[in-house]
Amino acid sequence: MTKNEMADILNEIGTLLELKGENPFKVRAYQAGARALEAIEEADLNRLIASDELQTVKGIGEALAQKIGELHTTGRLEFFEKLKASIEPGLVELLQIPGLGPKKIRALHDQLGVTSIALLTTACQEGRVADLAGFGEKTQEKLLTGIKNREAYGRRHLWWEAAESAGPIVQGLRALPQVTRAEAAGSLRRGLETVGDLDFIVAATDVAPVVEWFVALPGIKEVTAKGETKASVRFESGLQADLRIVPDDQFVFALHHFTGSKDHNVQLRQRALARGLSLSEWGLVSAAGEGTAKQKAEDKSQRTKAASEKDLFAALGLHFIPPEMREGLGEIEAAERGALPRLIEATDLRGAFHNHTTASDGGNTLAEMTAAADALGWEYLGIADHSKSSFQANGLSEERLLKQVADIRALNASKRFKTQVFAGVECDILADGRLDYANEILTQLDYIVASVHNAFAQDEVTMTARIVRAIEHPATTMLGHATGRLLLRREGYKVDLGRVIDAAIANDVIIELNANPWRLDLDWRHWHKAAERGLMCSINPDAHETAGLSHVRAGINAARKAGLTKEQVFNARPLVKVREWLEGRVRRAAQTVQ
Ligand code: DGT
Ligand code: CA
Ligand code: CA
Ligand code: ZN
Repeated sequence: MTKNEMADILNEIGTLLELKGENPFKVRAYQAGARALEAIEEADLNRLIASDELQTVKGIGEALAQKIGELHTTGRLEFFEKLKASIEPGLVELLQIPGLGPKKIRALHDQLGVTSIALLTTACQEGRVADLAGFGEKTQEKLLTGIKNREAYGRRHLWWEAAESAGPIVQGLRALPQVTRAEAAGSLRRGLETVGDLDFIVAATDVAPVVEWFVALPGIKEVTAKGETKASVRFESGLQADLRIVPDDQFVFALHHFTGSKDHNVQLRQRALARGLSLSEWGLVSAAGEGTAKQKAEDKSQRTKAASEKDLFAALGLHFIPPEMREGLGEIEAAERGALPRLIEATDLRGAFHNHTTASDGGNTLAEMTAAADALGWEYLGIADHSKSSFQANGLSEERLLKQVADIRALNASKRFKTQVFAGVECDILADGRLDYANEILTQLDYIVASVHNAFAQDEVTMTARIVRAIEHPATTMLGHATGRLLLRREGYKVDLGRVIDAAIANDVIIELNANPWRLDLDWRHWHKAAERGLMCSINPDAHETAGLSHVRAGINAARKAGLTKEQVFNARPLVKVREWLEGRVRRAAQTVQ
């Protein structure tokens, strides 16, 4: 078990104890222990545990050291399991409602007998929540909205989580002796930020064993349909999956059809018809004469041959359209003109900006984050911890920030890693658009990501002016998560993105494509036009631990959906170019500010 997984468990224990109404000192001891654990280097932790010295670390007492030891050696903690079992699951579920923490849930439970989301809904509808001390009408309304959103969004899933479920299934299908080809299709293959269900397309010589294997997958809650060549299941996670099995020579047509999108399919079918052809999941056949498309496609002599999707598009006079672009948003016309962009690929990235460490709210130290970037082969890593106003995220005072800058300079000078580290900050955009530090601090950094973290409720005019003012600040290098949305959870704040993009272009400020799978903000739908007008994109993982660096993959999906090329993405540039550009910006800022 990694130290971050152990820290998560300590935090969860803190939350559960609070939910039970335990002594606040006990609760805080677990939270402090989690933070202390995160700040230790993994190697040091192993040594401390081996030599029985963990309790000498500040923030970790005797009892906590013993629990961490148990987790470390057995991967389990009896105390934690008993604690979980002692709490009603409905109470834990209430933590998912925005605005509800352990204290409020405790109050709802003790005073109104609320033990589930359903009971909370009734209590809100009857106005009983508003009457509680510390709640009020506004809170009650907010809770109802949160519950409603959760239901409405509950049916879709993050791309990242869907991809994690789909990966092993595709591998498993390919490993079956009856299977010649297998792919995940649908919105997952198109790299859409959220996925309704999984769609697997399989070519096989014998269908029955494949269906049987599929309906017996681990984690299935219910088999919702089972036929000769198809099946549908629902997993315990709520995710559903469709399987379709076809003969090998129909595979390409089925794969294309079930990749979609529906709009893309409709447009492509119209194009086929205009050429006297009929396109379907069965094949591409002549539209003239007797019989259904399916019947004709089953007659090999009538069907257009396609060994790959490239052949299918070519048969319709088109260049290959990458799955990410198949949204029916003009990609077919572009493919006809040979005007499809050469999309950025994951391997084009040379590094990434906007990453957190234990200095603010991250789970890994500067050295650990750099080691992870080094292992990915990245030429550079940009650190950007939170600024002082983000006290909820342990934002850095001037003194701590400058200490971190010195640490980064020393780490680079030590040549311990190949990866060069850029010293930055994720600087709060204050409610009036000022930045969170004075200029003489900001100009000591290599770059600044300016982000909104509070006063989300401002009206559109105020918010737009606020962000534009931050963009116009000479020290600002990038704008972080432009709308603050959290997919499936929270809408972005109201802001005139057209004006924000104009300001970024005019001031040579990069806008990030925040690659955290919950954010993917600025949304891909805005990027194509903006990048054509000269807006530079940076695919920023916003990693809060080493594993988060891999989230750039989700950002690549979004960038590809937007039709971005590597020339339009800042962190696809080599180290020398990036350094040159950033240094130019710092010089300019220093001059303007003086
Ligand atoms: P999702 O699952 O909601 O995230 O989105 P998709 O795109 O994966 O949609 P899904 O699973 O309902 O169907 C997979 C693909 O199958 C879809 O993208 C296009 C194709 N398809 C499904 N229904 C229709 C339809 O009624 N007409 C056409 N032309 N294509 C369809
Ligand atoms: Ca789907
Ligand atoms: Ca489906
Ligand atoms: Zn942020």
